Amino acid sequence: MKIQLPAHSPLATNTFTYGVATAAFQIEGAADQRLPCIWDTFCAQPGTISDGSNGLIACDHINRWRDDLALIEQLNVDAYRFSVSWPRVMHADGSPNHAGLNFYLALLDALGAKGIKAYVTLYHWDLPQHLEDAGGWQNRETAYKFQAYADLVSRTFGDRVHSYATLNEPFCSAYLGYEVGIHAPGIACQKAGRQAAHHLLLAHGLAMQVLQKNSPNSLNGIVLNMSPGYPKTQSLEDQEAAALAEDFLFHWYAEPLFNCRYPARALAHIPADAHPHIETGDMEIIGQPLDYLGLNYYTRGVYHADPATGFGETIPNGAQVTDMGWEVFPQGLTDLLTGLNARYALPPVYITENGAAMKDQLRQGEVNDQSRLAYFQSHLRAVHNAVAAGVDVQGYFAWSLMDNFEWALGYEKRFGIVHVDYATQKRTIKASGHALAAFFGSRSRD
Ligand code: GCO
Repeated sequence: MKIQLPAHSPLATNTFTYGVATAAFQIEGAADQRLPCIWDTFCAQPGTISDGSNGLIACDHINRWRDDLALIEQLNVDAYRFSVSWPRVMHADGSPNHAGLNFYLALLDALGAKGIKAYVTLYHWDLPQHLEDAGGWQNRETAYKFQAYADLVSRTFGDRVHSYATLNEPFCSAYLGYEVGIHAPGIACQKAGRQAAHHLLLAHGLAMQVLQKNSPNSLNGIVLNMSPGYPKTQSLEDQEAAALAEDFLFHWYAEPLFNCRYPARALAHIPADAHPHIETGDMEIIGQPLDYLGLNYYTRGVYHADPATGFGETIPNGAQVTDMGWEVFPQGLTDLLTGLNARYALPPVYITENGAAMKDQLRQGEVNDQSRLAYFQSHLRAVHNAVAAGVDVQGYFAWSLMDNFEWALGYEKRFGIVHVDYATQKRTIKASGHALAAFFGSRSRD
């Protein structure tokens, strides 16, 4: 199967940016060359990671990055999205770790030499453990520490970076990490989750200030994950449940960025004693203009009213699901984009992650992952449809370059367009990777 889009589509030209994405903790390894982070601590607690694994070696990318870069080049991408490991580049006293910074400088220079644009995420969940010991994202001070880290990185990287994202998916850091506790640091408390979310958003705003000063020519923004909510039935109760779920889970992070406030429906749902403490001026810092919005899309949510919790989620009967159990629903990406465009005054949008975990099989040196390939085809088409409907989408990144540490699910779930044999660290481009590479390479100049 080949990936195809209408010839007239902006997505079929070189003006549209295509890339692959990774994150530091999921691929780097070489944990002994950096400070411990909250994910090291979390992985060391029994029962947190489904296969009992950790990020100590991961894809050994720190040692194999030149080979990985050669793979990236073979995929014909315009851009590579990766994250910087805060505990690798800063000592606990805030001074620079030059060995860590030099790793990223070498990577950036090599990307530059190949003409591949660097999309740099500053925070993909690997908070230094010493900051968690001081309260982590529940502590307002962490937002200012993040600003200092963003300042160090952006001064060091100079003009090598095409785009910065302050945070990747604050929903996951705050909600999964502090509110329900299935991600590091494993705290399950609503007040903690909502306060962590506020401090993460404040950290984003403070970091935007230094990025716009130190790196005014890069595209500076943030990456949110969102799953649009659909009612299970057309009853008013289910429609209200779907709207509440969206506000409570996702617009909690978007509404402050674009309208300088938390969504009223979600605030009304959360008991007053779990509301975040907000200081004067915070919402204006959070809501400053973005050069772009990054969106990570995987699936939708189907919700029904639940008197106890407000909303419950179900997978529709007969739905096609990925190895994560997530419904394959490309229309959700079109609906998400058009819905956000109607609700907010959006800057240009990049799909910074989209992809699927599937049960892959390596046979005679090949992975024939037709279901993942079909997923990419249908979701690229969904982006095309959103652009045709007037949404300004300028880029798309496949998650992920290669199989890697899938957080609480360890190495059991494979999202890569490149297969990784963890015993040997051998990389094999899957059929989906070959198809994307052919499509990226076939675009017309425009
Ligand atoms: C994400 C993460 C990735 C995950 C992916 C699949 O931003 O959620 O960036 O780290 O691996 O989403 O769950």
